[in-house]
Amino acid sequence: MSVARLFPSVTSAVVLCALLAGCGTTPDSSAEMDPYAGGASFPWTYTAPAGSLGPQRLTAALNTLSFETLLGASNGWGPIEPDRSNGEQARGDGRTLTLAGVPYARGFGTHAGSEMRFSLQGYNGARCTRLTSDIGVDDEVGHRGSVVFQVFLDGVLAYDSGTMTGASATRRIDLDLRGQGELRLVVGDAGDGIDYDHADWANPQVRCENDSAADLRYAFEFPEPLNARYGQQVTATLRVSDEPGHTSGPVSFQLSVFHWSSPGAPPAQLAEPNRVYAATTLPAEFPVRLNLTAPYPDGFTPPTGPVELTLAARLEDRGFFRRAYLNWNVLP
Ligand SMILES: [Ca+2]
Ligand SMILES: [Ca+2]
Repeated sequence: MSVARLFPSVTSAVVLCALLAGCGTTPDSSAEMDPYAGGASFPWTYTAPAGSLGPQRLTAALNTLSFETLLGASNGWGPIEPDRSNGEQARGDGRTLTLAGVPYARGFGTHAGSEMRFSLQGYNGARCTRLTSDIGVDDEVGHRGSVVFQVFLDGVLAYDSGTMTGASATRRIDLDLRGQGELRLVVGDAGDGIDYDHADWANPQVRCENDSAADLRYAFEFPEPLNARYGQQVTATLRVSDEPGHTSGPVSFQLSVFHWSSPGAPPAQLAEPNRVYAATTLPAEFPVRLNLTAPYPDGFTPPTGPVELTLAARLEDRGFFRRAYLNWNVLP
């Protein structure tokens, strides 16, 4: 069958779909004989069986989505085709996914209106951080078709391609997934009906990592108390280790003075406030240089007893902090 015959002009797809008893998941005989006269879509839907909503195989690596478990899906023209173009209404009748002459071994061939839902819950605690995918209208419809690709994260629109046609250059999605639980990939018809709307998610990959905030179990501590006077520059040794039973891997962080227990005292300052501390293996020890500033403000009497200085370790690119407590015995 020619593509043109299968995609007549669409003027009343929604009405026809409502009227056709066959707007289900399998073609009926009348549809085979008279393929979608009037431009009806051929809707297909899928819902994962109950109990399959647990962690996917999304591991701490690059995961290709066409290997992952769909939580649910719908498509405008037969089933969504894993690793093939949408083709026609039958399952498995697509071709190699191809965008602007470039073939893709992995991805999804879909047809507007289309939707796929994935859990972003990683396997064995892996935290998913980035989505990348090439997108475009498959070459199997030439320069025809007009679609909009959208990505929703936890129900919130995170990406919108605007209208893309078969003549559009391939685009690449690169989205931050941190903190998100559900990924929804949507293709719309760009408002002009679904004719030739063969939309490919080409090589869609989700990167996941083990070093999420939930899984990073670093311990930041100063094993030795500081014995120093005000006005000195001192070096304290910060020790970073994995909490027992955890392996968090390389560490990279910056420090700031968060708090100390002597209100009114002039703050201690980091001698190297912009320094990045990094180690590939743990435990690791870092010399931290501190300026214990003086002179004091008028009327301030330096404390003579122990002071607790709290340093905040901001882990690079992770957006969270760990605190390290340094006990300081103030020398007279
Ligand atoms: Ca097909
Ligand atoms: Ca369209």
